[in-house]
Amino acid sequence: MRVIAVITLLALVACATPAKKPAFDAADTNNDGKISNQEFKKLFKSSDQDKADAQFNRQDTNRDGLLTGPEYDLWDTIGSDDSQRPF
Ligand SMILES: [Ca+2]
Ligand SMILES: [Ca+2]
Repeated sequence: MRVIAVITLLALVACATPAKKPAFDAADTNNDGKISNQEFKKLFKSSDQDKADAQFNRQDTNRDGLLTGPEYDLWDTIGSDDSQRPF
């Protein structure tokens, strides 16, 4: 019974934390292990497509037009500007 209480508490804490970036796998809609600019832009509202481009370019550090796992994870570091967050 106590374990359930702890799990419930942890779940509540998890829900209370601010929205994080979508999971890589959810963003990678064609499952090729990379996030294309098109896939990335789907994470943003249609009115924020310019922001999406700017954000994508910041994260695509090797300029190959695709975000791989480590580049996608940069969202947490260089995407910390709240005005750039889609949600
Ligand atoms: Ca992909
Ligand atoms: Ca890249």
